[in-house]
Formats: sequence, structure tokens, C-alpha cells
Amino acid sequence: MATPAAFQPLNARNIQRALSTKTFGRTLHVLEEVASTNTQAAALVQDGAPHGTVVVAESQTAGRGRLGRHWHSPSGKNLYCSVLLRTMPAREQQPLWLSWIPLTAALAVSRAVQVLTNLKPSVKWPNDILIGNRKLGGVLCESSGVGTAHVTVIVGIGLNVNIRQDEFPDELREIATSVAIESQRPCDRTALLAALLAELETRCESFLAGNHGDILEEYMLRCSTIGRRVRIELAHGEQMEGTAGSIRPDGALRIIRDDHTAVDIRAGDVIHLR
Ligand code: BT5
Repeated sequence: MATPAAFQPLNARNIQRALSTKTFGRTLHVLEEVASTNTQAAALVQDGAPHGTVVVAESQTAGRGRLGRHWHSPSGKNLYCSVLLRTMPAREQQPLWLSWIPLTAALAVSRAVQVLTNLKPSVKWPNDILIGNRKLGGVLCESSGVGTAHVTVIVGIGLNVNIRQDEFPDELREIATSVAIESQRPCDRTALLAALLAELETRCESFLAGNHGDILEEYMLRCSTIGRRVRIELAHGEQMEGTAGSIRPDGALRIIRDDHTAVDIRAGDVIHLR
């Protein structure tokens, strides 16, 4: 009997057949094991890889989160991929786009999961994908050449697809989830990757066409941080508590503190308190 799609290994031919994109994934590297798809994509930048190149791996031995944190990347279960962005808006729009790319990627991932399942993941500012309070996926963007004519951004996406709860290590079991756990059925990773690339490409094009407001509006609607009591952990160990008010046009999170002053946060970890 044929193996159901959900359990088939990823391969370039099947992924490319499933693609509906113009550019994203048309140059595609599918690897069995890699240290980090972001590191692999960075090496391809040096070789002149085109805009929309995708690296996807069955497993990562040194998958990374932000600030050098570890990303749990067991083989054959989930999606670990990196998308190379080279097409940038005009110089003066670039800082805005660079701050919106991670948020846009989180939005694309959550929308792709919704398209293929009965689930509606939220985004936690800036770039976590959640179901309830559990983490379904995360985004790590790494840029180079900022301020020059050759800016590149690697959008790294980790998404838990078919991993079971008992397969997570102890430290993640209570805080992480997967598409299969939530929808109670396995999910076809090839179809999910193709949907994700389509959602990401559409939003990147939309931003570059000047429709920045549409992405902000969509993000606000999907963001479970808005209206929540939150603690922000800033660099250097500083902390702040307040209520998340809104997302600013530049992608910052506006916090209203208990003394009613507003602070815009551009980088930090957010903890949803209640
Ligand atoms: C992220 O970092 O959420 C970004 C993760 C990006 C991973 C992708 S995989 C493809 C590409 N190549 C890479 O090397 N990386 C990218 P951060 O917000 O810092 O969250 C990291 C934290 O999430 C960890 O400290 C754990 O608490 C938790 N975590 C680790 N692995 C997880 C997993 N598989 N599912 C859910 N949570 C996880």
C-alpha cells in the first residue's frame, strides 16, 4: 500500500509540483540533514542564489531561534525552511520592510496552516505562531548588506507539523504543539510548505507594491498579543509590564503601562500574562 502523503519524505519534485508561486521555491534545495537551513541559505547567498531560493531540510543538527536559542528539529516530522529575499523596496522604505518581514512571515505561516486545516493559529508579537498558548512555530530572520545596494534577508521558518506531544523533550512538552496534535490528523508537509510559500510570496509582493496598510491590518486581526496583559523582557535583562495596545505602522508593539504612559517596543520577548 502507498505511504499516505503526510508521511512521505520531502522531495524536490513533489514540492515543485505542488507550488503555485511565481518565484518562491522555484530554486529549491531539499536536504536530508543540515546544521541550520539559515546557515545553508547564507552560504548560497555568497554563490549568488536568486530571490525566492528555498532551503528545506528533514532535520537540523543546530537549528537556531533568536538570540542563539536552540530550535528542536527532529527528522521527518516538521518543516524547517529558509527563504532568501533579495528584492527590496526603494532605499527609504527598506528599514520599514526589514522590520515587517518577520511579522509578515509569521502571518503567512499561520494563514497557510488555516488554509490546509480547520485550525486558526494566532501570531504572538513579533513572530511566534501559536495555538492557544502553545508554540506551533517560529521565525528567525537574518539580514546582511543593510545600508548597501545588496540587502539580503534569510527568512527561517520552523513549524511543528506531525510531531506528537510525547516526542517533544520535557522542556517543550507543556509549551509547544503541532498541527497534527491540534487537528488530530497528520498533515501533508509538502502541501503545507507550498501553501506557506504562496502566502509569503503574496504578502511580500503586496508590501513591495505599497500595500503596507493591508499587512498591518491583517496582523492586528491575527495577533493574540493585542489587549493582553504582558511582560516584556528587553535586552540587558530589563523588564516591563503593561497592556499591549496596538501594532504601530513600523511594526513596533505599543505597551500601555499602569501609569497610562505608552512605550513602543521594537525588540524583546513578550510573555502573555493573562
Ligand atoms: C524562534 O526563536 O521561534 C525562531 C525559530 C526559527 C527556527 C527556524 S527552523 C528553520 C530556520 N533555520 C534555523 O536554524 N532556524 C530557523 P525564539 O523566539 O528565540 O524561540 C526559541 C524558543 O522556542 C526556545 O528557547 C524554546 O523555548 C522554544 N522551542 C524550541 N524548539 C521548539 C519547537 N520545535 N517548537 C516549539 N518551541 C520550540
